[in-house]
Amino acid sequence: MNNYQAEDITVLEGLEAVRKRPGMYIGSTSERGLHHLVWEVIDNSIDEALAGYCNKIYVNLLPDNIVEIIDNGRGIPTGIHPKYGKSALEVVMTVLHAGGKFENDNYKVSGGLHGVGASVVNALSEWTEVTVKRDEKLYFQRFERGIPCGILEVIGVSEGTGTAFKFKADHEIFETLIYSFSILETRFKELAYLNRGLNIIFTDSRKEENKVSDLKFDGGILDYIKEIEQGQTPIMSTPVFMSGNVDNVDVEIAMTYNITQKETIYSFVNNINTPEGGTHVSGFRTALTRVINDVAKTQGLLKEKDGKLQGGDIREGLTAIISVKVAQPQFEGQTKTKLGNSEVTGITSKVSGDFLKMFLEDNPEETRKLVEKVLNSKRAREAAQRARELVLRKSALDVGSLPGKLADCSSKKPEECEVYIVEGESAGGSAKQGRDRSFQAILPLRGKIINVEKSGLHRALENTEIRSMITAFGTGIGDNFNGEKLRYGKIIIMTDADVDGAHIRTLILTFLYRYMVELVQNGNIFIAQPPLYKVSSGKSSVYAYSEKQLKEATSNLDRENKRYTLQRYKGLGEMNPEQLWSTTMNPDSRTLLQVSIDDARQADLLFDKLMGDKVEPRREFIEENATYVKNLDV
Ligand code: 0RA
Repeated sequence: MNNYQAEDITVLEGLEAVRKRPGMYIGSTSERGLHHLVWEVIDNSIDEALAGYCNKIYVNLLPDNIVEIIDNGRGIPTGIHPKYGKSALEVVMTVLHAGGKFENDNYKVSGGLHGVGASVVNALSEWTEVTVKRDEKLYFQRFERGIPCGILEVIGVSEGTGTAFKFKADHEIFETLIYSFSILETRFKELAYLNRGLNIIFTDSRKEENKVSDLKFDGGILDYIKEIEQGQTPIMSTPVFMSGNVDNVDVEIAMTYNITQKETIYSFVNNINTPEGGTHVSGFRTALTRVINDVAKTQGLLKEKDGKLQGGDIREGLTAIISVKVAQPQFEGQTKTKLGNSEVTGITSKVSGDFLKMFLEDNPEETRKLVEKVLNSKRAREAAQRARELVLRKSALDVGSLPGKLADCSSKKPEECEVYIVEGESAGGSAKQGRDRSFQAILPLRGKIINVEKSGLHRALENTEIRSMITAFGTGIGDNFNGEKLRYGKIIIMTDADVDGAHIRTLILTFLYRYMVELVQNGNIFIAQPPLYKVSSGKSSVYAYSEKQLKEATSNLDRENKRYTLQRYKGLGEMNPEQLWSTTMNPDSRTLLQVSIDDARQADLLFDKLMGDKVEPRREFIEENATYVKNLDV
């Protein structure tokens, strides 16, 4: 066996390994994994953009679940690779972790699931076709389930350079082949923001009418921050942008302040979101605290009695986007989304510190507004602290005293216990009678709970319904949250199937998201699904949980010419305890929706928009989405 044949066997074994355990390479074979294929391909094009050779990327969603990604980069090299005795393109497409680039490239993405490359996409596709423009020639090669259908061929002449990568994901591998326009568009938009000037043209031509999203932001992350802050009232007259490159670490930061109490930092390393933060984020935070203190002092804005300004107060109302590019990123943390490279702390701190010092010295009016805001935050925090201690003491917000309305379960093992948060006293009554009291607790809420997005912590804590939830769950909230004290593994929101019910559910979710986000992240929050209709015919009856099920149930009866009656449930209160148990609460027959935050940043923005104090963004959202609403009851 000569060397080339030996390499061929290695290649086949590699492709086989990917097809046998796709999850190891792309996370899963669900919708998420399917989209991962697109991320892998576009990452290669983005790498060309980062290296300065590419400024346009077309992504086309074609009929029959085919995706095409075309860039004007250098084109995948086509020469014969000495080790493998075949074209470099074929090597890139078939050898695992050949990664694409053979030389030590600038900021290659690595860590997590990113950067597994073209060969994985190829192995998991029914077919892949690569067309390359290079050296005035047009090259082409096709693969089926990773295996070349022929060698790389010259099929014509070309002008310019670039790569076109077209693939159809393999239905033998993936649970779904349907791409989501909005998932793709959201990421492409983010990539366009993060790579200033890069033009991504995304076209969905699966249906007759094309949808096109032409994305290009000459302001980069400064444009990004303007979009995020659209609905907010700013404190600074305009967002600022700072950047620098030290020891081949590239730093870009955009920041501004608004009048809320929230700190919002989006951070990225090599275009990958780092929700857990890391050294780039802490470098920036340190610099911000240091410089604001220094400048406030030298400009005489701090009195002796004010002491030192604390980081937490300084970051209230801060919105920042931090994007760094690092040659060898080290990812740490629970979800491998925290940057670990220690050298980045000092570099980020220096780049942002130098800029901020100059900016604040040159703009005394901005500095004055900022320091005033920080001092206000400090005072508000101290006042809230006092108020909270008072409320806490008054209501004994500890686990010792459970709310009176709570009908607790007898089990004390959180993992088997669940609590139903029920809208209204009458539904609460039915739920109490219908439940299995060994493991199901019922907490009825009276009327609407307060909107914490508008009220702030202090007023929220004065709200009886909120206090009941906090004491029932046992975890405490905010900074004092302790997940280990959670008394119920499942927290189930059960509201009426009407607009009011949806509103109450949203208010509860807003509270949970803002003050107990870990419960959402850990999958403790569920939404009960009560039936919408009962279809009765003679002695038998069935429940319908959706319009679709209703149609199925009635069309069967219609076909058989049977008489039936239809009951529409407007509220939980219309069901008797047995019905509530069997349709909605019995673990053997009920359906629960688990609440998850797939994209925390999106969720955050949406909560801002829908529950915050500005009306205009909410109106826009409603106008854009009104056509999707089907079941508005009147
Ligand atoms: C290997 C080496 C070079 C570029 C690429 C791969 C490359 C890969 C992809 C995948 C999609 N688009 C791409 N564009 C380029 C460097 C080429 C050179 O040095 O000329």
